[in-house]
Amino acid sequence: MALHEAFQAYKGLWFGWSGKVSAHPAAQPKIIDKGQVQYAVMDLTSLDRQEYYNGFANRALWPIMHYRIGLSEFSRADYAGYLRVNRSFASALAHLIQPDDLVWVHDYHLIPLASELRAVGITNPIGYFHHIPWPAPEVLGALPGSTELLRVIPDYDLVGVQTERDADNLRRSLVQEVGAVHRGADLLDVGSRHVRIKSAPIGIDVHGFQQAAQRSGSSRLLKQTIAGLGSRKLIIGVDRLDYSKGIPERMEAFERFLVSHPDQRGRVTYLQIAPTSRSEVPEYATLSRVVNETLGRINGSLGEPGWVPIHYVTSTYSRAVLARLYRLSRVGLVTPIRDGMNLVAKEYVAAQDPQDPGVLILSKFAGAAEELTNALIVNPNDKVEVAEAIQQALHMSREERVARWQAMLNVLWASDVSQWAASFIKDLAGHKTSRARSKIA
Ligand code: GDG
Repeated sequence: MALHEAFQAYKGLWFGWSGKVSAHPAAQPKIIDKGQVQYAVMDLTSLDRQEYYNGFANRALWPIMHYRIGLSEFSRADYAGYLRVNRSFASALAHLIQPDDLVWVHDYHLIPLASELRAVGITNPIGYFHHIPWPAPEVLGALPGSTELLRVIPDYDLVGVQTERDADNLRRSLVQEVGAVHRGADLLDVGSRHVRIKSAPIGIDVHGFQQAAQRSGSSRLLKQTIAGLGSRKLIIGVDRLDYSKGIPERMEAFERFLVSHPDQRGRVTYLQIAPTSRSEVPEYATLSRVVNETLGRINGSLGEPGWVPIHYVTSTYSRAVLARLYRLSRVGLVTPIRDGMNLVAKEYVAAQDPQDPGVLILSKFAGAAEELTNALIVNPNDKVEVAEAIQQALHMSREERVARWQAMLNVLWASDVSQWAASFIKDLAGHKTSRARSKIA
């Protein structure tokens, strides 16, 4: 994962859930040394996992943050579990924090962590990075408890979000719901607390993907894909199986493309890799059924002997295999309904052959669209528009493909994941002195 790579460069402590459930979790984390990074991990009870992780984080917050009010299932018990786990993480972590440490919290599972750390006396600079979208105030306001979540934001010194749009949404929510007052471009005052909200789009390991894409791979999927392609062009989609990613909608857009351009039947194959995720959350089981039905219907009605229009796999593949597949594909289809950033869009660009690059089709609702303006930008809800973008991509001249790809690669190099992390940490370190000063005053 991107973060692990970026943090290898720093001497530090990585704290979080072990991913395991136990009947009687230890109150203190288990410490594991790996190189210069120390890992401190804690187990949860199965009730914690249900209420905190599957419940409030993934059934209430995730859909709201992705603008899906109708899918958001709020329960007071889940919300209490979310606060309880954050409190117990804070009390365990507080013992491990040294006076000179910077604390960098990641993602929506841990929004109240700074507030809980402040409550037990931690005054170190604390930053937060929100990996998923921050919705408009009207959408967030639909979630019971959202004002409480906003009230704890100013316990951070620095908050990073993926796009300018997200930063604007968060600032507006703070002004409207908790009376924040602007003091400078991105600095807000909430009573005596100050918080900086900035857009800090996450990057990828550009060099790593370029290298991986050029190595020959040996996986079965890779071999069979290459053998089955012949002279056909490959279209690729890679997403966790999540309703935010727009997988059934994308399959239907591909169907539309084949219906509108019947000469293309048998000439293209669409490979969708969609590793199963959050299978304990009911909405994900429903999605899995919908995808299977859509897939079966399209392959059944449009497939021919010797040609299956959509290949669909739910296993996880190595980064090396993904990078090779990106490079083999003439089109990268990245059409989430909402996405904080979408790293696949960036990985697809990084992996391309400079002499003969593929074309990225990108949803206007992915954070990446703010940066990758040379992709073919589409509205994922408009199947005709996506279908015509596929047609345009498949017929684009090499000259235009190279020009678009080069412009996007330049954007990727301007802020790869290491620079992104270094820049956030440098900004956060700047708060050390300002907090110390405000304590003296
Ligand atoms: C969240 C936000 C934001 C996928 N299949 C396999 C595999 N992957 C890797 C991809 C990519 C990552 O998983 C997925 O990242 P995304 O950014 O596309 O999406 P989320 O998982 O939803 O991530 C998102 C991100 O956080 C970072 O801030 O961009 O908006 O939702 O790196 O390559 N990796 C391997 N095998 C697979 O089969 N190895």
